[in-house]
Formats: sequence, structure tokens, C-alpha cells
Amino acid sequence: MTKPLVGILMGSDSDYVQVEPGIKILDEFKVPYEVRVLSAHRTPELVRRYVRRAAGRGLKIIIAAAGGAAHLAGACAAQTSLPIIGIPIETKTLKGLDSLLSTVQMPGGVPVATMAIGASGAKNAAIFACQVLGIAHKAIGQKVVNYKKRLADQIKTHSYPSPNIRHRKTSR
Ligand code: RP5
Repeated sequence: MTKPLVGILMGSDSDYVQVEPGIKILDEFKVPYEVRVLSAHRTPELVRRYVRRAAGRGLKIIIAAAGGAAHLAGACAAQTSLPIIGIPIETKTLKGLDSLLSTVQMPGGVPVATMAIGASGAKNAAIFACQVLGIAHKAIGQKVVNYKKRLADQIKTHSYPSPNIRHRKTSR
């Protein structure tokens, strides 16, 4: 079995639905990953052990998703020099603004690459991880190039105004 390059951590099972779009991207790009539910507040010792061993196990990037007082990504960044990507989970009470601020507002010297709130952030976290991995892994880099080309093609085919629509001056 291929060793995982990306470790995906979630603070709770309840985060999975928002993280799933990112997992789908890693599947699509055929990037090996592993997923764990570990919480900075509920299982801090397990987070510490996981992160401390990550580089030695061959992981290159950790993606950490958490909601509310979202300390998970920061707690990971505190324990390793691997790049950490944070996904702020959308919450019921504050719509994820709480998660965003707690993930993004790291003190100088301890960066967390913080993505958008929720499912879009999860998708972007996976693409960003592939962009970083793509520097050393040519095949992954090429998948990102192809993906971005497909995105551009979609925009071109949905361009507006359509060349078939004539513009008329409207009179009152
Ligand atoms: C955070 O608390 C988790 O990341 C989750 O977003 C939030 C709520 O967790 P549950 O109460 O649903 O387990 O640590």
C-alpha cells in the first residue's frame, strides 16, 4: 500500500461532511492520504503524538479542520515544521467566523495556511496541498495544471454575454 503524503485531521466526526469535498479532490488526484478524528481540546495528547510522528512516517502536509474555538491547526503548527493547512469549519452559532479567526490569527512565526470557511475551504485545502506536493512530485503537479485548465474551459463555455446575443439599446 502507498504511504500517505497528506494527513487530514478533524476535531470531530461532525466535521466530516464539510471536509469530504477535499477528500474527493485527493482521491481524484490520486494523492495518498489518511484521515483521523483528533481534537486539540478533547484529545490534546493524541494530537501531539500524531503530529510529532508525522514527518518520520512520511507525511508531507497536514490539513486540520475544526470548528468554534478552532485550535487544532494551530496546535499542529506548534509541534512540527511540516506545512499546516487549516480549514475553519462552518458553525451554527457564528457561521464559522469563530473558526476562521481562531485558525487564521496565529502569532508571527507559527503559520497556518488558512482556507475559506467550510466545504470550499476543504476543496481548496486539498488543491493547495497538491500544489505544494506538485513541486517535488511531477505527476501531482501535472494533475493541478490539468485541473486548472478544466476550470478555465468551464468559464469559457459559460461566458456572458454570449456572442450570439445582440445588444440592443433599451428605450423607455
Ligand atoms: C470542534 O468542535 C470540532 O472541530 C467541531 O467542529 C466542533 C463541534 O464538535 P462536536 O460537538 O460536533 O463533536 O472541536
